[in-house]
Amino acid sequence: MSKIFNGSKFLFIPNSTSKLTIIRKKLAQSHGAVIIDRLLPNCYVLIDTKLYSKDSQIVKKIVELGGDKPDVKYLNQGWLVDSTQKLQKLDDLNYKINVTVPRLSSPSIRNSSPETKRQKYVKPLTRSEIIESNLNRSIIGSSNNPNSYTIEILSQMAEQRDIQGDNPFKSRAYKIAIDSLQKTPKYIDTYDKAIKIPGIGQSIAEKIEEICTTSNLRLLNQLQKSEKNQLMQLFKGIYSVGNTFAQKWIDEGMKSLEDISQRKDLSSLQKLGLKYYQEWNERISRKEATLHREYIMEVMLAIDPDVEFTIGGSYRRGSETSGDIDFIITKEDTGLIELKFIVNKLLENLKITGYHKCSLTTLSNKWLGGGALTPEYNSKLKGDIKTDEWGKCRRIDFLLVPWDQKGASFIYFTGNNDFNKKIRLKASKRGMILNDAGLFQKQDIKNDKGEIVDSKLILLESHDEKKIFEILDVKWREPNQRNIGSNFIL
Ligand code: DCP
Ligand code: MG
Repeated sequence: MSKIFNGSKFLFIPNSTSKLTIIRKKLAQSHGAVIIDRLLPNCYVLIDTKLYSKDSQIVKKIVELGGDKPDVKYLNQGWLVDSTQKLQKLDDLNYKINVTVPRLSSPSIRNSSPETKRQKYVKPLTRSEIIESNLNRSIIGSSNNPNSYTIEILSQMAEQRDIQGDNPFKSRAYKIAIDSLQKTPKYIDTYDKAIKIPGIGQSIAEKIEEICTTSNLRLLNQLQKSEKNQLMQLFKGIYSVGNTFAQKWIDEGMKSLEDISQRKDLSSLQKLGLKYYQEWNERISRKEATLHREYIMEVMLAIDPDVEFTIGGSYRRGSETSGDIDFIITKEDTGLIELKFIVNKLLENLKITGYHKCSLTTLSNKWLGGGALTPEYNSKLKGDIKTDEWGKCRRIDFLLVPWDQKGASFIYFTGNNDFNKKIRLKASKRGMILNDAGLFQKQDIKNDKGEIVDSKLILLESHDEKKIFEILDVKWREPNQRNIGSNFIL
């Protein structure tokens, strides 16, 4: 498991010994968090908003636990659960709880003068003062499904069943059980409760009890540690390699990347995936991604200064690191054909500057490949920019977007995947279709007898991102508020 919370300090509210709190603490620890019992500077306070739904309760508890400290984040526990599901420390904006808490200093400051003591000691507030001081708490969004931890473990089991490839029905059974649990508002922690839920059979009900009583699942641990799983993960790290190839190679006795590199039957994409294995499996810092944009825009200036380059994906959502750099390329009043012409020219010039390292896929509306900031260009262009990342090949996407489809494409290429799924679902519930080309109304075509014989799509909006939200009756969310988990309700 990756250590996404590496060293972060977590304080739980309630800080009780309830099963759920223990499970969540263990979950946090297993991802590298340090559990604390008093508020400390720079810590995360993770609040169960089901139990602590009132501002006054939260503020009282925080005061009891030492009062506010500098740089403390107050978050709904959904953030922990969703982050562990995604194996990524999610942006916390959607989970923030805005509480105003009085900052108390310790009354017993040794070796300090009486004046200093007086200055630093703040009288603890009375209950009514606490309630009064508590302003404007708002939960922007949360996804506090009581069974999230169980769901996460069962999802990992489903994945393991797919990987082991022994019996497709086993993986399906987990997926059905997960679906049922997602619809269950109650915390299911025993065999008896679980077996009553349609879609959950005996074996999975037993596992649910094991997860809830031990916060662990022995079978999952065994499967994850298995050599087969380790090799599957290793091979799937090669660009373009999925379960099928990884499985085939394992069946043929491959044990390492070295073994794979000896094969004579590798596709050109697999060869590139091996060549850049390390660089393409590293996250790219925000600073480096920004430099890539500046670099490309500089090269673009000589071709067409009016082309817009926006980095979409996780970068647009404000993430500190990204898996690849998704450039959304568009230009006022310009269609795909002209954009394609411009981007081809850009690629030629990027080859000349040494940035272009390889092409993976070229289609009419996209180019996927590898690009690196060249050290020579650094000295010529900016000279003084210090980064260790000059010269590393990164996964770059150029996504060509006709001006009239800008809004729909921005929604699509900003994500995250769960946000896209939820907003598309919202559209389909209204008889509409949302894709990267636009938001469309589905309209039935009927014959003389009133029977539906066909249907057509009427474009409602495609250029304006905000208007698409408006038509769908979805409150506007800035990109950094779109880092949601699968349990989030839009
Ligand atoms: N996207 C999607 N469905 C997919 C793949 C992508 O909706 N199956 C959209 C949402 C993504 C965006 O495209 O946010 C970019 O895809 P990436 O795979 O690059 O994902 P991110 O940029 O979000 O994450 P990363 O930092 O790993 O690149
Ligand atoms: Mg991306």
